[in-house]
Amino acid sequence: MALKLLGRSTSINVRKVQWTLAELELDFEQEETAGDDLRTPAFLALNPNGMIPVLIDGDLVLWQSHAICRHLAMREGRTDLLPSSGAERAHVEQWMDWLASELNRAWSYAFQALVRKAPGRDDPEAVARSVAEWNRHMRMLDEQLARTGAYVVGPRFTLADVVLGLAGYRWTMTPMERPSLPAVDAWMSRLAARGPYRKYGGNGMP
Ligand SMILES: N[C@@H](CCC(=O)N[C@@H](CS)C(=O)NCC(=O)O)C(=O)O
Repeated sequence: MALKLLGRSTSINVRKVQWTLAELELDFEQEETAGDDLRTPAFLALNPNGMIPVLIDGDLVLWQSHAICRHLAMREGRTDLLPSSGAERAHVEQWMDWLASELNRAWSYAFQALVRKAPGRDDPEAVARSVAEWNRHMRMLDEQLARTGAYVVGPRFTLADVVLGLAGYRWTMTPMERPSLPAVDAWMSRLAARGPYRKYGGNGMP
């Protein structure tokens, strides 16, 4: 049975899953679920949070983009993208969790204000604080990439690069002051060599 992905392609979290599916060369059907579709009883039965992405893999219904990416890599036995154990696995998960819990919190206000122009996100001081926090977190990523000299966790491309690659691209696409981060720039050029990144990551959408 074909894998089914629910969610609009403008969502950064949906794009993480699309990029992972493409790295794994898996065919999938997609429904561009958005807006009021997320509040229907049928959708809420799949994801009570009323959020995208949702993946349907046979009897398995899964939400949370990072859990979906990990499931797909494990399903295909791709221990290069998600090592089965040990320090490398722990570090892939650490950086994925760091994005979900720290980096996302840092950029949220600035991105909603500067790119989405969301109502109520128009306090210049809050924007400035969010930009400063976003840049501080990106400096941390830059230092890590300078240490590895290649990808987020080490010499190999992993799921940490997928999820953080989208965040890095969003950072470059948001109209704001940014420090020069040479290791981030070099890493993003490395990512740009990958077809799945060009299709779903650095594809013109912030
Ligand atoms: N932690 C969740 C966050 C999901 C999330 O925030 N999804 C957004 C789109 S990026 C959403 O569903 N927003 C509601 C909407 O689009 O109406 C994940 O990683 O899947």
